Amino acid sequence: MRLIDRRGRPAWHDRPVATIALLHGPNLNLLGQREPHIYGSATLADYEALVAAVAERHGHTVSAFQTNHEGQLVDAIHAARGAADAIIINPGAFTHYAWSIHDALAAFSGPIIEVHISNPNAREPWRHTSVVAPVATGSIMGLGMHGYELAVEAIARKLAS
Ligand code: CA2
Repeated sequence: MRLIDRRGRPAWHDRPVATIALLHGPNLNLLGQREPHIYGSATLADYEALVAAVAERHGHTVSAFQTNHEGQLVDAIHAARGAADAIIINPGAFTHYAWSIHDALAAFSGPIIEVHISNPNAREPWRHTSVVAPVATGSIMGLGMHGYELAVEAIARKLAS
């Protein structure tokens, strides 16, 4: 269903534009270059472009960042405070042990969606724990690029409610 306001514009028109911080952790800069049997052939730039396109459909903007360094990811989460309305984060392997990422996310007040391309629960046992999940609004895993699309949809709906 397409929501139209009384002036015939999409319903999000009257809502302020929201900024979604799209954050990626270590090794995700290698997407599309190795391990296509696990992570597919799409590159990080493809993921960022998809999220920006879906966000734009809802009238929102995206600020994307990837780092291989835990402290830089903590800094990016801190920077999102006051600068972004929501976070989509794939923390890579930090997911499984980086309590600094947990603590930084706990200090963010908007919706947080944790996304994984693969399904960590169907892989090695050490991937079955997420220290991020307890502070995320929701977690989406195993759906590849579609998971990112769903993450934007979830955030758009949360921000509209
Ligand atoms: O499935 C996911 O999105 C993960 O967050 C990806 C992480 C992994 O440690 C998590 O358990 C699940 C790993 C990212 C490594 O990405 C690569 C991509 C291409 C080539 C090599 C590594």
